[in-house]
Amino acid sequence: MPSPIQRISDIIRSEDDFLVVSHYNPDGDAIGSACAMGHILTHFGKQFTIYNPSGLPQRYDYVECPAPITTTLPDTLPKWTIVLDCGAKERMGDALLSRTDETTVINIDHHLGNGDYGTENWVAVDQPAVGSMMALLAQAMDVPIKGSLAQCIYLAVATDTGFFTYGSTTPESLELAAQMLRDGLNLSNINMRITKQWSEARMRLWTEVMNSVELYSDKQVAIGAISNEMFERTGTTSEDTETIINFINRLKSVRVSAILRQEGPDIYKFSLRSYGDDNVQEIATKFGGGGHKNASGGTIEAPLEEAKLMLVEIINGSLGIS
Ligand SMILES: [Mn+2]
Repeated sequence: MPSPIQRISDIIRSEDDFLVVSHYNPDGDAIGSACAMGHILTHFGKQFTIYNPSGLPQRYDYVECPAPITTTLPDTLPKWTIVLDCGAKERMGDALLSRTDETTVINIDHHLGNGDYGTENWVAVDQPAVGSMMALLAQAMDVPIKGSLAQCIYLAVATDTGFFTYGSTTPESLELAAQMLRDGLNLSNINMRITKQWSEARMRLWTEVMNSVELYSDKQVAIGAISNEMFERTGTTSEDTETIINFINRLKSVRVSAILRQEGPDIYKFSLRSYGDDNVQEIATKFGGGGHKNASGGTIEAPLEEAKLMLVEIINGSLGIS
């Protein structure tokens, strides 16, 4: 039986008209891999539409997309729909999910527990990004990884690996970056484009969140909190809180860091970060949440101070802190 990458290569070569989709609230991997797929399809002269229910966030406005990213589905879906970076099928959005019987889903992803919901499935949990899978596909199909395609793949892989710092970073992903650099990728320019995206409002919010951080358990646990009032006052949204927890987790004494973000009057979404053997997935599971060993999240229904103490108690128990 041919490998998934061979089967998908064959479909791309022999078929035409594709819908390319990535998850709503797209991150760098979702945008980068969708546009990379578009560039590969363009290379073979194929017709395609790139769709995302949330559209292209402004912070990716520099990305050289091979086609506009549409937020509306065509009346008639193409025969093939390529779904990228959607760890669960719900991530493609309700509008498309309710119509998947009108098309054939090719599911390309790197999340654990994907569930193989496609007709064709290429799920590679050892890949750091779907962007690196797009590089493998391009290589398999003899598409040169240069120019706009390299830019999209770099965006995807760099953002999903925290600029090649997370444990998910592979030797192959570093070699891919090296090869793209050799082939003309302007590394300082693309990194500037990816990171130099802050609004003043976001900086004001971050200042408040950093100030909110409290330390518990002999400074081994750090918890910051974000209220709806803070969003309103600074003119920000939950999108502006992305990655802030990684900075709180830089505190040297801290083993587990947490952010509580208000969702309703007494409802808080929490994120947890840790390092090495400290397992925060277990902690999130106790609140009905989930995630990975060093990055997890969930929801707590309680007033803020109570929610913090509930978290600290479970974290202490789980880490053996008395
Ligand atoms: Mn991803």
